[in-house]
Amino acid sequence: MCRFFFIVVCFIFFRLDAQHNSGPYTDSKLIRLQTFSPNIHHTLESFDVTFMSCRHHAHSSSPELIVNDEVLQWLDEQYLDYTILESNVKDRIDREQEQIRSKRSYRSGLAWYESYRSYDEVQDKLNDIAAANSIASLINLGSSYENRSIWGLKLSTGNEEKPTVFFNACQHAREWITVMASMYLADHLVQNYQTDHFIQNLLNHVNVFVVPIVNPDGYVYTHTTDRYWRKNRQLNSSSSCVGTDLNRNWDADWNGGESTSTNACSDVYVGAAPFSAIESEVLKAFMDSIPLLKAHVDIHSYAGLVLDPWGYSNEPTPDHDDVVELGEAMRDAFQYTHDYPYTFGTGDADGSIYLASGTMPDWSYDSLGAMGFTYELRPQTWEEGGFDLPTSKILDACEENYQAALQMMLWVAGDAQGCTDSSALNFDETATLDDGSCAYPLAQHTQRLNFPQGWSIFSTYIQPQMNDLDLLLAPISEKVIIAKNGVGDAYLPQYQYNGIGVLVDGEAYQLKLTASDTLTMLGARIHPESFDLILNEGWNMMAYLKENPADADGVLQAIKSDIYIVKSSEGSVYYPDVDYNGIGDLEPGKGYQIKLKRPVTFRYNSD
Ligand code: 0X9
Ligand code: ZN
Repeated sequence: MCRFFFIVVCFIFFRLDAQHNSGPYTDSKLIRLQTFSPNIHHTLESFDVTFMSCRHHAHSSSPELIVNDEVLQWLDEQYLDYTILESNVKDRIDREQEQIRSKRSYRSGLAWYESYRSYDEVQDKLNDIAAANSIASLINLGSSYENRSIWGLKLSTGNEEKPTVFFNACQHAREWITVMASMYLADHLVQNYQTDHFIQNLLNHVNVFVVPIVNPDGYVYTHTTDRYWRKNRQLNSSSSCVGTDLNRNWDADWNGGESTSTNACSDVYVGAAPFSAIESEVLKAFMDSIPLLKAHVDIHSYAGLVLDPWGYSNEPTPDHDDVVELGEAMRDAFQYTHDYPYTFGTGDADGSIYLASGTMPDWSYDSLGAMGFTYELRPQTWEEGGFDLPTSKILDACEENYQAALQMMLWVAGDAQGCTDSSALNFDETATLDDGSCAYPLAQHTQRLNFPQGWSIFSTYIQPQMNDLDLLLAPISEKVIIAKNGVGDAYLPQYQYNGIGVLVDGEAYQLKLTASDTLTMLGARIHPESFDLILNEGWNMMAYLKENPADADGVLQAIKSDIYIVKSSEGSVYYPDVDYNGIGDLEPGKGYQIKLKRPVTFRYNSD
C-alpha cells in the first residue's frame, strides 16, 4: 500500500513537473539593461538573475536579463535604466510548450522538425535513422552525471580510416534549436546519400560524427523544470548551487578569466578542474579516440555567428588564413540559404561576442589539431525568439546549418578535392571529389569578321564562348536577312527562327546582309593542325582555320586529287584537275564551297 502510494505520488509529481519548465519564471520579466558595469554585474549575481545569451551577454554593455520584482526595485532605487522586452516570461514559455504539444504527434519526414523534441524523442529518432540506413550507426559515447546515454551517430561508407569531422550540439541545455539542427544534419546526409551523387562522393571521403545532445541532464531539465537552464546538473561540493558550464570546463585557457566564474552559482562556472564535469570528460575520451579528426563544430544559439579559433583570445592562430577562408565560406552558406544574416569572426568577432576561456572548440584545436569552430544559430535577438526560436523557423535554421556543415565537410575532404574533368585546364589527376573549381579556356582570342552587303560565306578559327547563332549574330541581327548552313538549314532573325542552332567548329555559313558590317568573335583558338575537318562526298561548306591567308593550291595539296572544285563567295574557282587557281589565297574569316569526289578527313597545316 505504502509502495503504491509512493508510486502514485511520484507519478503525479512527474506529470506536474513535465508541465512546468516555466515554473522558475512566475512573475519574471525580461529586460535589457541600458547601463552596465562589473559592480552592477556583481550585485546582480547575488540576486536571482538569469543572463541571456549571446551577443548581449553579461559582458556586453547592454545585457538581457530575466529578473523578478525584487531586482527591478533595486534597479529603480539605483536609477538604472532598462527596457522591458517581455513582461511575462512564464507566459512566453507556456505558449512555447503549447506549440510543442500540439505538434508532438507529427513524426514522419520533415514534420519531425516542426516542433522541438524531448531527449526521448531524439533518442528514438537516432535509433530509427541508424536502423534504416546502412551508413549510419548508433553510438553511445558514455553516460551523463544522472546516467543518461550521450547518443550519437557515426556516418561512414566504409571501414577504412578517413578524415573525420565531429559535430556536436547542446553543451548549453537551453539551446534547443541546436539539437534540431544537428538531427537534421545527420538525417539529411543519410537521406541524400541515397540519391545525390555529390553527397555520395563527399561521404566516400569523409567520416562524420553527430552528437546532438552532449548535455542530456541539462536538456531534460529545460523540458521539465527550468526552460533557461544552461549548465549540466552535476552537484558541487563547494556550494548548494548546481551545475558546471560545460563550455568553460575544457583544458584550453581553463579558468582564464574571459567570461568565466569560479562561483558555482554562476552560469559560466568553470567547474572544480578541467574535465571535472562528467560530460566533458566523456566527450574528451571519445574525441581522443578518433583517428583522423580534422575538424570539430560545436553548435550553439543564439546570435547568428560563425566563430573560429581562438575563442579566448583575439590573437590569430597559426592557421589564420585557412580559418578565415573556411569561416567565410561557412558564413556565406548560412546566410545565402535563407537570406538570414550571419557574422563571421575569430576571437570576439570584432565585438560581436565576448571572448571565452575553456571552450570546447579551442581544446579540439589546441589539443587535437582539429579545426575547432562554433556556430551560433539564429535568431540574432531575443525579440526574434531568443532561445525560443518560433517552431515555424526551426526548418530554416536546420537548412542553413546543413549548408554550412557541408562546407566544413568539403574542407575536411581536402586533398581529395579538385577539378575532376579531364577536359579542363586545371584537371587534377589525384582529385576524386569535384569541388567545382574546373576552369576552361578563356576568351584569349578574337577574330574580326568583315561582311559585305548581300551574299557572303563566312567561317572562323575561334571556338566562340557562346555558340548559339542567335547570340552570336545579335550585334548585327538587324542587318541579317538570312544565314544558311551546308545542309540548307536557315536562320531568319526577322521571323525569330533559328533552324541552324549553334555554330559548328570547322563549318562555313552563307550570310545575306542588307548592309556591310563587322563582327568580333571571342573565344579559344582552334588549332588547325589538330582539328579534323570531316568532309563528305559532294558539296561541303568548309571553314578556313588558319590565322593567315595561304595559297589554295598549297593548302589543299593533301586532298588535291579528291577535289572537283572549290568556290569562293565572290565566285572565283579553283579546279585542281586542270591546275587552275582563280581564288589565289584562302582567307581567314571566309568560307568555301568545296565539291569532293569521295569523303575525306582533312587537317590544315599549322600557322
Ligand atoms: O559562451 C559560450 O559558451 C558561447 N556562447 S553561448 O551564448 N551559446 O553560450 C560562445 C563561446 C565561443 N566564444 C567565442 N569563440 N568567442
Ligand atoms: Zn551556448
